[in-house]
Amino acid sequence: MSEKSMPLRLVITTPKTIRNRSIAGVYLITDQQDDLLKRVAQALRGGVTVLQYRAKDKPYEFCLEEGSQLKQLCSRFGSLFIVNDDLRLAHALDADGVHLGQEDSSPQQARELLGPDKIIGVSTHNLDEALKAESDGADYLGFGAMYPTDSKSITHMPGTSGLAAIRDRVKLPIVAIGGISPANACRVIEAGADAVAVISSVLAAPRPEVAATELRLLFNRLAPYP
Ligand code: 3NM
Repeated sequence: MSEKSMPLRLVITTPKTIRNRSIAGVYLITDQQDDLLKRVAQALRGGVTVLQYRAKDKPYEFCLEEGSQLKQLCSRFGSLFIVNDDLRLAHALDADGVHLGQEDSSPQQARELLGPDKIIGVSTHNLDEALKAESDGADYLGFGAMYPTDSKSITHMPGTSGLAAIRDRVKLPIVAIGGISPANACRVIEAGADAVAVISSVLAAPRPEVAATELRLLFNRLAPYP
């Protein structure tokens, strides 16, 4: 059969499959710096695939403005834009998704408000929480902490051995978090992380673009087929 006479083959993928695949690589979380937009833009240039807007204790109106500027930056670089915790803000900004902690709204509540196409991530620290998030309809799991960190006071540190132990028990993409830098990300990726979530090792680096690039290159080398 010539190529011309071949029937058209329709490949139907659900948005969720596409989105699940997108949660891979370098996942950057914002901090509270004055020059945040500039530093995030540099990091996006280095190859950040997902940006999470985490604005603790800032007024809602401020977050609407800052969040919308960050979202525009993400669309310029083709990166996903996720809002931390705040369902109302995620909805108002029409973010690509929301990331929920164990104390926040449930994935079901998020799904109800945001609809079927949005990405819902849940922070988890052990197998029970991971399995629960999966059965509650999360699209990806945060899992940490991998290492000690100054960016958040942590109560659990499963580390890379904890990550390796849950890797084959869950189907969802796992975003490892906590104290990850280009110097130790190799071990985290080898333990099974689909993405590494970072704050300080990129945003507080002398050159965020370089730090993000170093992390991206580790994924290219160690996990080339996300
Ligand atoms: N969540 P850094 S650790 C926001 O373990 C957050 O759930 C964590 O920042 C968890 O990359 C953490 O600077 C902070 O260590 C990550």
